[in-house]
Amino acid sequence: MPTGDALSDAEFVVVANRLPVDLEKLPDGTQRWKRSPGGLVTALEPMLRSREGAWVGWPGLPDADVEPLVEDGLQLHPVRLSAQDVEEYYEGFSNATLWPLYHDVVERPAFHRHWWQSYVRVNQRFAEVVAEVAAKGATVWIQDYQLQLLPAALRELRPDLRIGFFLHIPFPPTELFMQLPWRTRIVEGLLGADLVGFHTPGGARNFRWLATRLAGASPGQGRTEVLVDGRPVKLGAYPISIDSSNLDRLSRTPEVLERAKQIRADLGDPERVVLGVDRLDYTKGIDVRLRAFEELLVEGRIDSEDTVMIQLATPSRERVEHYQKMRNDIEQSVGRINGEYARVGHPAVHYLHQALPREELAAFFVAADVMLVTPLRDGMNLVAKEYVACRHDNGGVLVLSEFAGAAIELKDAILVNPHDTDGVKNALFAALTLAPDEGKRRMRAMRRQVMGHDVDRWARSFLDALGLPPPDGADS
Ligand code: ADQ
Repeated sequence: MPTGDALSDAEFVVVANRLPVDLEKLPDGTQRWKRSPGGLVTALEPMLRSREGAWVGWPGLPDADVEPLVEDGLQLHPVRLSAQDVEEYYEGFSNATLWPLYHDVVERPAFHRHWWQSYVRVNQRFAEVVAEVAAKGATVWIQDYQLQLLPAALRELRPDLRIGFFLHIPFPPTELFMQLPWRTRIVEGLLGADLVGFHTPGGARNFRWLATRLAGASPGQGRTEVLVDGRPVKLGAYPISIDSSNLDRLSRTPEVLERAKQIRADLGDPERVVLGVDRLDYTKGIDVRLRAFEELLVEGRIDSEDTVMIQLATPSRERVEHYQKMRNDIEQSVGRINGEYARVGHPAVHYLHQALPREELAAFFVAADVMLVTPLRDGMNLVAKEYVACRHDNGGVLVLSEFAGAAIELKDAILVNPHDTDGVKNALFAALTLAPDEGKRRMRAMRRQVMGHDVDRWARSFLDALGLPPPDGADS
């Protein structure tokens, strides 16, 4: 991979906490890059390639000194984080302060001044790297809660840039946000952007109120703009989506269909398969759905001989305390349910603490009769949309939390309040016994939404609002 001075002068720069490749340390001490293809990279790739694009982010290992590189025609600019930065800026302020605060305080956020100082320092470092990389007048798109000070820090260094910011997690109710000791600095940081995007209109509304209260912003044109020292800042809702047609295509391949059959056979060909797929996170309500499933077994409304549950959970943030406790609790629940309701070779709940390849995940979606998505709070929740995209047969029933951003678009799911155990239990039972015609009608309606609103459309609408014209040769 070429590295060095030929890089920079990028017309379009994406900035995220992580690069779209991970630096890995091998047992012999050497390092290598591993691609980590997410939806965001796929959506932004055409745009990045057609305009000398660059991506700025942390390579994923502490204390790694790596040069900028070009990977498949895309410039990658690593930002160095020390072990202490990872502990204080990333695991601390981002994941143990902001994450719980923005998710309705479902766990108690920790407020530590030294974490905040580290957050300020690292955001400033990102600003310096982006300021070096971006061409004059370039467009910069900043992603997510780890980088909320970056818009203003960058504007300070490079007032010529066009700056967009998108928040992937919920923006909290104003009363909760007001708990944050550094609330004004965060709002001012975000207002450095020309456009601040959220998943939902509620998030934009909350932020607008705080911008006027805390940062002296005044009303601009209509409800989608505020003025900061006379400079317009647009605010809006841009619900993210998935690479719908590729997932639809993948789920129709003979390999995936065959694998889905095999999964059901391996489970002992039960009548009903219930599935949960999440990053292992306390916001996802994995405990909520285990409880609902367990109570249905206890009450004898379902039988583990013909109804089985699978929970797939990607390991996540394993060094943060809340996550260690939650993992123990979930594994204990699975153990308890199986202790009561499994027999040898036939568990009631199958639990895999593993990240699975795309094809395998698609096969699980195809195999599942009921998909349980029960977060206590979620910015969007892509799993719900992925399940819908994989159900080209219009089969399967989605049970979805009202508190996931996705609930605004997927109104034909069976919507539940995850705090109401009886409600979730009854919704799960209703899903298991739903008349097939009604199930198909609901799935058809949800597929229209998901197939018609993919991640390309999301990126395009955000960048249109930011004023970046489509790449040469694009048809939109
Ligand atoms: P996340 O909190 O990570 O994202 P989500 O939107 O559900 O949540 O995306 C998770 C992704 O991980 C999905 O693409 C899913 O397929 C994948 N995944 C989960 N378990 C897996 C497993 N065991 N193996 C392999 N892959 C697995 C944050 C916000 C969300 C928001 C997204 C995008 O918290 O609310 O929807 O960003 O903005």
